[in-house]
Amino acid sequence: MKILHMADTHLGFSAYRKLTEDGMNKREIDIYNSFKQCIDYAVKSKPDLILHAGDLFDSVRPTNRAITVALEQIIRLSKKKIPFIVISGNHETPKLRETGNIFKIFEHLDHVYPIYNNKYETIPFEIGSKKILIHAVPHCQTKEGFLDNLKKVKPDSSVDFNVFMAHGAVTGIKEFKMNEFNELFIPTKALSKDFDYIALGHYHNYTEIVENAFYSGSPERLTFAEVEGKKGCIEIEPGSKTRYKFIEIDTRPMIDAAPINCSNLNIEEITRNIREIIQKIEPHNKIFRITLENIPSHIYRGIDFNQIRKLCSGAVHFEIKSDVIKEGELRVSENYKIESIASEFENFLRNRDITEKEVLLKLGLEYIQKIESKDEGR
Ligand SMILES: [Mn+2]
Repeated sequence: MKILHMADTHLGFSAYRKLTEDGMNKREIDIYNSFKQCIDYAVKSKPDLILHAGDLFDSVRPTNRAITVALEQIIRLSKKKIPFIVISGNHETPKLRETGNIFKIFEHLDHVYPIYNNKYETIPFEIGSKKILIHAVPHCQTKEGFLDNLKKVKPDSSVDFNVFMAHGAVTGIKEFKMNEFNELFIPTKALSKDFDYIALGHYHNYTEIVENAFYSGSPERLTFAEVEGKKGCIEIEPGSKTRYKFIEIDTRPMIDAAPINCSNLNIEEITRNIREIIQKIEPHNKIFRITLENIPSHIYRGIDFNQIRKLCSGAVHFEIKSDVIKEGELRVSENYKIESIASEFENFLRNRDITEKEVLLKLGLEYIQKIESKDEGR
C-alpha cells in the first residue's frame, strides 16, 4: 500500500512583479506548476490514497484561476479513482462561518473527501485486504475548538492502519510557527506513537517531527525562509517497518547569498562584492537575495543600486536586504519583520504600563478579528 502526503500548495499565491507573456504573475504560475508536478507523479505512481494536509488554497476566496487549476488537477485523480483527502488549513478556512468554505465545491467529485467543518472526522477505506482509517482534523475557528477536537482523536485498534492528519504548528519540540494571525498549535502529545502515520501541514519545510509524523512542506517556496531544503511530497508505505521516500520536484531556483559584512569595506569594495555574487548566481529566471551586514548609512546611500539592478534584469526577483547602521544610533534593520497585526498589538501592550491591560487586549483583538473577517468580503 502506498500513500502520498502533500500540503501547503497555496494555489492563488502570487509574489514579485514579473509577469509571463500572457500577463500572469510568474510566481502564481510556478505554484500551479509545482502542484501539477505532484499530481503528475501521483497519476504515474498510482498511490492508494493522497492526503493534502491543508492550505490547498492561499486564501478564503481564491481567484477563478486558482479554483480552475485545483479542479483540473483533482479531477485527474478522481478519474483514476485515487482517493484525495484534503483538510482545510488556516489560509482557506473562513473566519466567519457564513462566508462558506470553498472546499464545498469538492463535494461534487467522486473519490474526493474534503474535510472543512471545524471538527474531527474519520474516513474508512479498504485497500486490498487491509482496513485503513483516516483521522482528519481541519483548521478550526477557535483554538479551544481545535484542541478539543485533537483530544478526541484516538487510533482504532480494530483496523490495520491508523493515519492522522492535521494542520497547525507543532509545539514543544522546536519552532514550527509561521507567525500568522490565525495559526493553531498542535501539542506534541497529540502525535501519538500508535498512529501508523501522521501527515502534518502548515510548516513549509519538509521535516520529520518524530518517527511517525512528518511535515511534507510546501511544493514551492513562498518566502526566503524556505530557501534551504527540498520541495515536493512524501510517499509512505505503511507496514511493520514503514518506508518513507521524499519525492522531489523541480522548482524555480531561489538563492539567499551569504551576507557581505560591510563594516570595513568602502563603496567600491561593496559594489565589487555584489557584482561577483551576481555573476556567480547567473540571475536569469532565478529568485535571489543579497544581504549587506553592518553597513553605515552614508556608505549605503552611495551605492549605485540602479546599476546593480540592471545586472539582474533577467531575474524573476532580486532584492538587497541591509542592516544599516545610522551614525550615533543603534543598528536598525531595513527589513524589520512585522508580525501579524494581532501579535504586534499584543507586543505593544505588553511593553506599556497600563492598569487595564487585559481588557484593552481583549477588546483590541476582537476589533482586529472583526476587521480581518470583513476583509474576506472583498
Ligand atoms: Mn498554514
